[in-house]
Amino acid sequence: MKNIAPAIFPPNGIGDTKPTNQAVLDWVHEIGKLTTPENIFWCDGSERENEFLIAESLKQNVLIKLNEKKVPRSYLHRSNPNDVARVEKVTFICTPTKEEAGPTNNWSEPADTYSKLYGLLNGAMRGRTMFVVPYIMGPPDSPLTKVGFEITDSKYVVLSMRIMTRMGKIALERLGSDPKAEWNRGVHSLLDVDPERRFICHFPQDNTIISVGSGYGGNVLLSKKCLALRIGSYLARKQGWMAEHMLILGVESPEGKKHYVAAAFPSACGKTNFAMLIPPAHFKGWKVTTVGDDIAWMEIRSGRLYAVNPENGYFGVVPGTSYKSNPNAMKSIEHDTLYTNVALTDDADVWWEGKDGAPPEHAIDWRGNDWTPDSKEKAAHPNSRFATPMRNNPALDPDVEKGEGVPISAIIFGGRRSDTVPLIYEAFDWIHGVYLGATMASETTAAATGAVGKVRRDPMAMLPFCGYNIGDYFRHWIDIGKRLTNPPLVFSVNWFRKGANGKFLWPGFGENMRVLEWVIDRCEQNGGAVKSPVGWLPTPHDLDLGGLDIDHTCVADLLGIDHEEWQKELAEHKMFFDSLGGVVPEELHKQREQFAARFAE
Ligand code: OXD
Ligand code: MN
Repeated sequence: MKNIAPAIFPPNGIGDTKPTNQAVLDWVHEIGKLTTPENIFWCDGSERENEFLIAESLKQNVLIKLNEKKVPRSYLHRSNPNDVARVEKVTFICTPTKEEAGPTNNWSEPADTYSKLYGLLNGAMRGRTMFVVPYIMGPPDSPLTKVGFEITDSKYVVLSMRIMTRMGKIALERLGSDPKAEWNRGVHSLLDVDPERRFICHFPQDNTIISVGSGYGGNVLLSKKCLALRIGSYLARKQGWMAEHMLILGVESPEGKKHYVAAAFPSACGKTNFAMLIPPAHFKGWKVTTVGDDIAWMEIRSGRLYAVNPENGYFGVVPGTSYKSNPNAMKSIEHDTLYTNVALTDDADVWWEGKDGAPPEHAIDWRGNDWTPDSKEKAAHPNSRFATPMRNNPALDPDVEKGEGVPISAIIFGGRRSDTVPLIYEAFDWIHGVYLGATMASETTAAATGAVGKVRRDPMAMLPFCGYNIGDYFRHWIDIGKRLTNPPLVFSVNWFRKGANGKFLWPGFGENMRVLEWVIDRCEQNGGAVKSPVGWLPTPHDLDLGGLDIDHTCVADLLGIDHEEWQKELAEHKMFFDSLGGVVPEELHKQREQFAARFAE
């Protein structure tokens, strides 16, 4: 096999921080015996280690140094062009029975899968360095925080994990030396980045992940989608908490009243933009702060949901990010950022479609080829990414490290829908909210390989991330609701509705503050609304549209409920539930019937 990740040889004092926990040492020994690396590098997360790894990555062309004046301490990485997104068709949940994985996951029998993967890993790290990356997910003093170890032969993974997680000694200290302590085992090898030998496999009952044949973040930063969502959701159900594909933001009114909101949107639907929203001038004195942009871990305390962001950085989609669309993201990625698959300008700056200003006259595209504005190809891949520490975000919430988390007043479900779904409406109660989440749908994006723009049902934006049977997941949501004495209000939003002319009706971005304000008003029990068959709907008067140049007919269209479209929608809900083969809880079928009955009234 071609060695695409040659070994590196650290000087004394780097790469030698071994854990004391015998269970970890035994596991590393086992994987070492299997993969036969040239050497083992035990990461401690220090600055010195990071500098060494960057220097070696530059020598091996894993990284390209960017212009120090324009983007200080930042680098560009190019992944293999066959490896630019999550691949759901080779992502598996390997529970003992197929039923436990449920109808929405690819399932593979654990013993067979281990044996297939161990076969692929046999000798896979020959001539390479095997890195052992200890990390924690969650604020250091949160009861929800989990320890993970990722073994990898990719320097890019190590450098990214240092941004995306709290990595190194902090995890060794948290784990301690109890061999029975809970921790996640993650094994990653690039192999030879061959799509035919690419598998991302989860063994929830063993708290284990094995990912081979990819170098793309979502498949290989095992802390993120693999641990924090797939294994996380499995553990959450067992342990009575929630692991969700949700951003968490804080909203503070000019009077200093603060609420936290969690929101689930499918991949590449503007979660990072919403999490970093800057209120328009009209909303003087309002402040939005970011707790997390992708994942929320939530538990019940005193009858309320409290959320932490398990991550330490943002792995966001780059194209379309600009000072106009997301100034806080732009400020966050101006320095100390690891870019993947964007274009490189002649002065070693980065460029992508949708960046402010004119395109460069010449650049090197994400594949490494010459590019000019006349080129047919995109300069940056549509799923090109930044990895940046959350500390870079000027709007970072001050309570982001709070161990108990932040209390959630509202949950928002959103999707990318050209029609049918209004700009905003509110569920009548928790179970109705669970139904809205369970039936949400979105037009697919470039975040995963496959067709783009097709409407697919994506319950709670967890379709690719729920690590167990989706029916049991719905049941878990219903059960959580029973334990909440002060449940969050639940809303549905759609920023993407289009008019008859095919153009977006809503300006989105910072203007979403107008919708958020209504959500907060409802939490404060003073927002106006009318009862509609879908839920509580604001009238145009209930939304503060002051200073916004928008046509009245657009607003009416945005809030409109078209009965014919909804008949189709409800029929699709039924088809979706039916396609799940009997796992959907009775309560949700009942919700659908009540939904249909409200239209008949
Ligand atoms: C992500 C995704 O990378 O959802 O966050 O795909
Ligand atoms: Mn995501």
